[in-house]
Amino acid sequence: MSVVDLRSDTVTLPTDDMRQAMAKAEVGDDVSGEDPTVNKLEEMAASLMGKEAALFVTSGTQGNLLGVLANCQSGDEIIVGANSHIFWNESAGVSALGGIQMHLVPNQIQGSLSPADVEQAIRPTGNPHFPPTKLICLENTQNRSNGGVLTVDETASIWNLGHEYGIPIHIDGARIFNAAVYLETPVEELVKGADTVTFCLSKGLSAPVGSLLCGTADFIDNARRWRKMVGGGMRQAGVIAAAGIVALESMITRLAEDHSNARRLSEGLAQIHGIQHDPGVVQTNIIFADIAPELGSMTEFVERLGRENVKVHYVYGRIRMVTHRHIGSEEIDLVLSATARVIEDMRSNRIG
Ligand code: TLP
Repeated sequence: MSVVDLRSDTVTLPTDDMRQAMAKAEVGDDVSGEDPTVNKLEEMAASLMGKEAALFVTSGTQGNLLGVLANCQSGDEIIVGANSHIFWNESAGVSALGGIQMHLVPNQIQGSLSPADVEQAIRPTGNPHFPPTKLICLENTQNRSNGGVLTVDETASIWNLGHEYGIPIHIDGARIFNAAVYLETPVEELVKGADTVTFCLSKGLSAPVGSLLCGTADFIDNARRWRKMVGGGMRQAGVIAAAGIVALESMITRLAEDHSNARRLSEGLAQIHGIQHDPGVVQTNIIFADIAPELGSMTEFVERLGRENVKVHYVYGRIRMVTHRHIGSEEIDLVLSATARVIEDMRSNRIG
C-alpha cells in the first residue's frame, strides 16, 4: 500500500518536465556568472518580485541567512515574529554566523505582526545599552501560524513603519506564491514595499532544490559574497535551476488545488471527535491539529497513523499536515478514515 506523506510540501518530487529540462540545461560556471540557465532563473525571479536582481541559493534557510547577513553587522538586532521560521528552524544561523540578536514580537493568529508591537521593539538610537535595530523580518505564508496569509495591507503597515524608521524589511516568502494564489493578488504586490525577499522553489512548486533571494543590484552583489563565504557558490547549477524555471512557469496556479484539498481535510478533521482543530484558521496548505489529551499523546497518534501508512509531522508541540501535488481527494479520504480509526483505537485503549 502506498504511503500518504503529509509531513511537508518539501517532499514533492520533480515533474517529468523538470527532469527533461534538467537533462537539456545549458550550463556554465555560475560562480563566474557564466551559467545561462541560472542567469535566466535569476532574471525571472527578480522580474516576478519586481526587484532589480536575484540570487539562486541552495535553500530557504540560506536565502534568509544571506538576507540577514547582507543587511546587518555583528552586534545588530533584527525583529522577527515569535513564530518565525528564522527563529525556530534555522539553527540560529543569524546569531551563530552573523553575531546578530533576534528580538521576538508576537505573531497574530494568522501570522501578521502588529505595527504597535513592532514599533515598541525598535530600539531607540543613541543609547549605548541597545543594539541597533537593522532589519524587520516578515514571513508569508506564516508556517507556524497555521500557514496564514499576510495581506497587502498587513504587510504595508510594517513596511511603512520600517521606512519611517529607516529600517529595511525582509520577507521570508518560502511560500509567498501560496499567499498570492490565496489572495488572487500578483506576488509583486505582496512584496513591493519589502527591500529583500526569499522564496522557495522546492516546496509546493515541486522543484528538487533551490530558493531565490531578491533585492537591489547592490544588495545582491553583497549577498553573493556572503553566499560564497558560507559555501553556497555552486558551479554548473543550471542543472537544478532548469527545474526552477519550469516551477515558475507552470507550478504556481496549481497551488490552489493544494489549498482546496487542505480545506477538505481540515473540515473532515474537525468532524472527528477527539481531534481538536479549527477549520476557520486554514487558508493555504498547512493544517495544525491537536489530539484530545485524554486519548493519549500526540507522538502516539503520529506513530499509530504511520502504521496506517499516513505520515504527518509532530512539530512545535502540535500535529502538522501539509497538502501538496501528491495529495489528491483520494488521499484526503484515506487520511480522514485512517485518522478516525486511530482515534477510535486510542479511545478504546483508554477506556478498555
Ligand atoms: N520549512 C520546513 C521545515 O524547516 C519546518 C517545512 O517543512 O515547512 N521559511 C519557511 C517559512 C519554511 O517553512 C522553510 C522550510 C524555510 C524557510 C527553509 O527552507 P529550506 O528547507 O529550503 O531551508
